[in-house]
Amino acid sequence: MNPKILIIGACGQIGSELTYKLRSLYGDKNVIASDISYTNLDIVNSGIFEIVDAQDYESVKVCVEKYRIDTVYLMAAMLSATGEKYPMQAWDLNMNSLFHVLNLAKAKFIKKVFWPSSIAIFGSTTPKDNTPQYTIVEPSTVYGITKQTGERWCEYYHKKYAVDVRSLRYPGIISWKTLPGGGTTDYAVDIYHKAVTEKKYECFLKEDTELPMMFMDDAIKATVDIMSSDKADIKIRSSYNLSAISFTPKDVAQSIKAFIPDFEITYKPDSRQEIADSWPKSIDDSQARQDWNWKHKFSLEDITKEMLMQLNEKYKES
Ligand code: VAH
Repeated sequence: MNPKILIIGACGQIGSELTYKLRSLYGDKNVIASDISYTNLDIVNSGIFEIVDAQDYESVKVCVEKYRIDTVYLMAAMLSATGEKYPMQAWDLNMNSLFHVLNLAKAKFIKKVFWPSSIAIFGSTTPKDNTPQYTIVEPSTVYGITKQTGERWCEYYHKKYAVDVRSLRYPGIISWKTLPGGGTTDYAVDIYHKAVTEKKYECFLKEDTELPMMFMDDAIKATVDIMSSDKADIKIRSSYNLSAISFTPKDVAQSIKAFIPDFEITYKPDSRQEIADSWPKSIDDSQARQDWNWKHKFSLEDITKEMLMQLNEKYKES
């Protein structure tokens, strides 16, 4: 029996690609895409779409009841850089939306929840190399604080009310279908767009800023894998460390130059450098690999090849 899925934040970077993937797996009729506005017309026009305000409990509940939803992917959030500009709006959006979905699950309106956490929960006191699943967690961004707090609530609702909520600490995610959206790791998306359109890029992080990163296809696979695993295999109900590769802006520039020899990068660090410096360089995700057989596929070279090929096509058509 296919699940009846509601994706909240379906117009965003991960939400949009999750929508396409879940429709291909479970059928268009079983996947309802929703967002606060019509910001991604490809998503709005490619299947069932509803306007849902993730901060309004009734708005979510009406959609859940209308389509007899049993599974919710809550992908709406304000990311790290934007969250520093609008701290209280970031807290409200990221936390109110989570409470509404967890409370719908507690009240048995829905059976299963996916909620994304992030390596942003770690701070400058966290061991930076091969950061373990259990370690010091002192985030210094509003976004990281919301993700740390959200993890505590997910684990509480699971233990106290048997809510089947599952979560992944996403690293920086690279994709070509949507433009960068207010994240610190989004330099690793923007650089490819600028490489294709201008053959040059001014990076807002220092050249040696190493961060955990992942191609979108790997992130979507991990999300589908954890949600389709048996309950008994999900041993961590806060959020799983998730990892693929780590690289610096210099590494990306060099991988691009293999395809575009005259590509040039310059560096002009801004306020996002302080955010990036507070995050780990690499992540130990052995628990996810052990509990539900996670493994990544895309290397930096694979990512660069795919990104440049797809963006060349995209900009040729536009
Ligand atoms: C951000 N892309 O940069 C997000 C991500 C690990 C970072 O959560 O805010």
